[in-house]
Amino acid sequence: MFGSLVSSSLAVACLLHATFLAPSSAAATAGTARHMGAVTDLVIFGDSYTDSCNVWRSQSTTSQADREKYPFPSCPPAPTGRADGGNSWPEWIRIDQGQRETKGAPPGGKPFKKGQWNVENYAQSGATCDNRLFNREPVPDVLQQIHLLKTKYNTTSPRSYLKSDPSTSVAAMWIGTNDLGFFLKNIQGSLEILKSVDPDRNGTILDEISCTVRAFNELYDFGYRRFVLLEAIPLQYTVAYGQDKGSNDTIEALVQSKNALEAHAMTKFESHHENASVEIFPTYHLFKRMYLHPEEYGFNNVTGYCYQSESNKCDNPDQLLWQDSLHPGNRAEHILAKKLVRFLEGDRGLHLLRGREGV
Ligand SMILES: *[C@@H]1O[C@H](CO)[C@@H](O)[C@H](O)[C@H]1NC(C)=O
Ligand SMILES: *[C@@H]1O[C@H](CO)[C@@H](O)[C@H](O)[C@H]1NC(C)=O
Ligand SMILES: *[C@@H]1O[C@H](CO)[C@@H](O)[C@H](O)[C@H]1NC(C)=O
Ligand SMILES: *[C@@H]1O[C@H](CO)[C@@H](O)[C@H](O)[C@H]1NC(C)=O
Ligand SMILES: CC(=O)N[C@H]1CO[C@H](CO)[C@@H](O)[C@@H]1O
Repeated sequence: MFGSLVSSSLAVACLLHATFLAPSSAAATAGTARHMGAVTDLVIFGDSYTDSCNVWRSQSTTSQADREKYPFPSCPPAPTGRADGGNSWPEWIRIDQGQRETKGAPPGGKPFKKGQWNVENYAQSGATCDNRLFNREPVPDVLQQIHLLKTKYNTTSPRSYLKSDPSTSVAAMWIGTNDLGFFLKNIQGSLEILKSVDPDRNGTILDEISCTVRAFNELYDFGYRRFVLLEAIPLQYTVAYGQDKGSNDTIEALVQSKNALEAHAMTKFESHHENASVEIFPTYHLFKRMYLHPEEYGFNNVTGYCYQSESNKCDNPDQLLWQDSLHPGNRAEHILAKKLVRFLEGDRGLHLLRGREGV
């Protein structure tokens, strides 16, 4: 399955020392939003944590004509094409706003009432930030996803500028879960990750960060001014990354390193781009809290996962944090959707992270 690209036994020879890693930014959960104000448009890039059916569509057996049509025919009913066992979080945003999947709508639906957001989801299951670092072709990486946005999924020549109002349009990105797995596989526990590029090694955390910055540069040039970056989650709590006792600290360090360096890079990005605002959604803290306080979110199982195979699934998916060895389950995604909306409306801090949002 796309997204489950990480071998379940990750052998890592030696542990990273945590000392050179800044702790995941507390600033992400504190402070107040700088750019509140209404949102009308949300465009989203990412991987299987976010994809609704983009990769499914490009791999499914529907006709070529259908596949090339944009706006698309609707996604198949969940869970087909989603990795969480139900609707993906961008769809939950739309559903919670009373929108319906309409034929001909872009992935995510089409608003029909004031206050509903135009949500366009370009995330692709299995994606990495940059196929030149970690090649997942033909799955479009984030920069290719941006190209798909500009070209209406390759059906027009690239638009040069955003059509919607930049002050109410938000670009969101959640990428890195697959990339981090490749780091583990490639690096085998060496401390090389923070050194400069080694051409033989296809990618470092710093390359990864410069890829996300490049993506934001591209979106900025296109006209976006409001950005949301979702942190990598604590992958050490997933079975895929966490079960190898020798490697759990390493993935934890990699995740924290990515989040901290990226937060730093985004501050720099903001200061170099007039009117740009990058908000970092504290996905790390949210999932850590779900793991450590499952009862608060209505979970009773955060160590196992629901989906073993098509014929072997749990009976109570809503009580499990994880859908499979790598992917959050549907309720976790729904809670994330609710909190991200509150975040974009200006909520911050523990107050935001706490609680199941009535889900
Ligand atoms: C879009 O077009 C590019 C070439 O411009 C091609 O490489 C890519 O595979 C196409 N992607 C999709 C999803 O059709
Ligand atoms: C990592 O593994 C060690 C040793 O098995 C364990 O004590 C620790 O709780 C694990 N950490 C996490 C975050 O799972
Ligand atoms: C920044 O915002 C101001 C005020 O809205 C506007 O006049 C200016 O053109 C903007 N500049 C850029 C580069 O977005
Ligand atoms: C969690 O759920 C999985 C899948 O149903 C199950 O195998 C496991 O025993 C459960 N763990 C706990 C602690 O209940
Ligand atoms: C594109 C690129 O640089 N690929 C390299 C990735 O790393 C492998 C193994 O070191 C090389 O063989 C590739 O050429």
